Amino acid sequence: MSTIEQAPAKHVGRSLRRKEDPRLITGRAQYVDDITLHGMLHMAVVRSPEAHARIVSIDTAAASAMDGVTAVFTGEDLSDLLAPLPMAWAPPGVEMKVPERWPLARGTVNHVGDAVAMVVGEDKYVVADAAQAVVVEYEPLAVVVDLEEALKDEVLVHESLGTNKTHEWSMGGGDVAAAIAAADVVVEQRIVNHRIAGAPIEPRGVIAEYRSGSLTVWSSTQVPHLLRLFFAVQMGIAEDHVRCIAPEVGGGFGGKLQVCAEETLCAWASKQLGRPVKWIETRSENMAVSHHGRDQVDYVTIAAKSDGTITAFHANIIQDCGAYLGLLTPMIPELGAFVMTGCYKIPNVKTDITGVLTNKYITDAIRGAGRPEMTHMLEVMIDQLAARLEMDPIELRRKNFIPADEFPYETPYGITYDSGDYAATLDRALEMLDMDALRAEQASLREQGTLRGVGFSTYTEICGLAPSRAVGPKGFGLGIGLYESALIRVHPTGTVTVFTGTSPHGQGHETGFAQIVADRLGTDPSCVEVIHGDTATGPMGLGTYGSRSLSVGGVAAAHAAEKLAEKCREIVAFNLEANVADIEVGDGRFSLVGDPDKGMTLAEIAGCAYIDATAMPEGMELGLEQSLIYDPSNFVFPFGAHVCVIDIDAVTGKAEVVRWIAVDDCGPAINPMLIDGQIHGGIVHAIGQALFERISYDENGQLETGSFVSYALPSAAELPSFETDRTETPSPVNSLGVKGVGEAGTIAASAAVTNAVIDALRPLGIDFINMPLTSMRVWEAIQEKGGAPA
Ligand code: MCN
Repeated sequence: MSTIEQAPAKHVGRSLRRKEDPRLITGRAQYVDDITLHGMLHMAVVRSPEAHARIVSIDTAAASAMDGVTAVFTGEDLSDLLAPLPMAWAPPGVEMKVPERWPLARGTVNHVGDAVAMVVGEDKYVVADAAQAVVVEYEPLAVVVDLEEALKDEVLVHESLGTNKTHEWSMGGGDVAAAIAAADVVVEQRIVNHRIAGAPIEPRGVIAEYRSGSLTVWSSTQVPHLLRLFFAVQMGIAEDHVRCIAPEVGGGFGGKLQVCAEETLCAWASKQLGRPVKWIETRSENMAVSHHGRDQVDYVTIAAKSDGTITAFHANIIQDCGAYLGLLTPMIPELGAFVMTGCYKIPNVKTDITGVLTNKYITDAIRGAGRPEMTHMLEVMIDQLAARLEMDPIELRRKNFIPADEFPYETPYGITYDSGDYAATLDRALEMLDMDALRAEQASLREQGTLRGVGFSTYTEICGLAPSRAVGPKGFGLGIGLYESALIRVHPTGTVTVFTGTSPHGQGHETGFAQIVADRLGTDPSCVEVIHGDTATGPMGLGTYGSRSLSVGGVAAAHAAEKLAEKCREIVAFNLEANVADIEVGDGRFSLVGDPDKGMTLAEIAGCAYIDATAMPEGMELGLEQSLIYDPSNFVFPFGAHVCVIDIDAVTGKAEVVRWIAVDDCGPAINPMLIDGQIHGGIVHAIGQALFERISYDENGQLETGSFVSYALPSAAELPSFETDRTETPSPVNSLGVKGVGEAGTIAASAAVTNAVIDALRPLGIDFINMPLTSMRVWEAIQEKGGAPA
């Protein structure tokens, strides 16, 4: 019997307002920069203005002499560090070229913003000024910025590696070459998935305090436990003497899933100087040296029979890693390759990936991490194929969907999709859209100079990152297996604390997890506090990313609560002199089946467990506390259908999203409002990439988009209200039936925008444009075809 049946849901499924919001919207939340410690020093980083250069000399004398400066350190000073910054992916059988990456450069700088020295002093203004006074002499080296140029190895980013190619990796099934040779139709396309920023509201920030042999670090991170593990290794401090705390974190979008140079710099400097050290990233630093995402060039081929049956899909991906490899850099496209067939039954598939180094900052996981790129290329190619076949793209999708009755479905490359009903989400989206009316509007708008387009994206993704055996060292090659932990403590008065190893930074776990636990313990979510982001409170956890928190961490909390509920039932049965099997939880208490007046509240049960041992069954351990680690058997595979309706001004090229329909399926909703919030944010992220955002470097490796003046984030004014709905197809993988949703909108949406823009422009003879579909790019495409229609 599933857990859902055992514990009748009361709070689960409700759009409860977020418990965390009052403190966030009244300014009561505590972010890293709100913390001041006694005797705290401040740190600023001296960064390279050169994209590639040998460091000839560093003169710190003037900076050191400035009032209020405590110390200036360079890479040589940090020679006692036991390990460089980590890269955590080593798949068995894949040869990786990994350039060493130290928190302060040793000998050369390899991208603009590379850290060369740090200045520590009494206040943040002093150290900012002193950083300017550090004189670094550079001998410039040749720069390579374009990833395809870099592959030629004519300019090497790291001379010592002898190549810019970091690795090659392939995955697939069937016989792609034979299927392409035998196909009726073959469509090829070069698709550029350009570099973007994570752009959280709160840039990164760190405070480190080394005192009496123990290190405490407050960091705006998504992974406090991983950080602790790393500090233990890098600084040689016993893990139990390291505590990492992620206080309130103002968004991460993957950008804080990293072990950062500045975290080490603060910790190391605190140990040297015996005082706490703080560093708060500026927005310009955030744009330059918080990792970027995407940045790959994809050579894609799709093959089909003339009736629209897709027979093969091949992607040759070149990934721009930047100048070094971050925590997960080379793994990102591989994660996308796990869902290279998307929603479709494609018997022959292959993804070939090549990682390449350039003189730019590192790329790594940004919301979706590989899956937006994979979905983008597949969904754009579906529309390209439909056009070639002169077939309705909706019908082409439908024809190739994996049917609902074929789940669990094993892909040709050995991944098992858990559950799905792709046609159901598409049907619902079409119902909401009214395609006939839309096509009629499209025709009349065209006469008025507005080019309207409609674009679809039907996606499935892989998330719920775990299970340990699949992703760990002997599986997919991560340095550590992924599982999640929960510790639940019912206090003597019946209030509940849940400690989770997940580390939310905007997702609303305090609310959703409280709903799950409250239902299982017969209490109200307001009586359940969820504590996260502190390695000193709960068991080892792996953090929040990969839309894993609910389907791994939330399920851990559910299981721990169920174990506690079992103990509660035994205590109640003992006190009512009833059978355990006759005690049920519901309506705020544990009571006798068929006689709800006879029962006990959680507070009364806790009273037995902590206060009156005679009210406990003989031999039962006192207290009400349960710790648990959950390691699922498989990933989970959410899916959905997104529709973008876009209007393009034929004269200016400006594209405006006028309607967005999203029907997503992430299993049974714990809290529909949380899901909507995640979907909204996810879609905006992808619309941003598709229409506006782009991290750009010039040919000398200078960052051209170093602030929000030049990096265009969309605001509410550029966006329509989203029309969302859900279907609920439970996953058989976990007892809640849930799947992830935190990245779904981002994974789905960029292809829908691109397909809509191409749909609008196709009558002008334009059949493909790469993102970002800025007014300039669209205008140029229209000009190439003779300008706006009269
Ligand atoms: N949820 C639910 N019912 C479901 C599925 C999910 O109520 N059936 C809720 C969960 O309880 C949780 C939220 O939806 O509150 C997201 O859950 P999940 O999909 O498990 O994703 P994570 O919590 O692991 O969040 C990670 C994901 C990622 S990878 C990025 S990047 C991201 C994102 O979430 N960054 C975010 N959402 C973000 N939201 C904010 N505000 N800020 C970020 O930086």
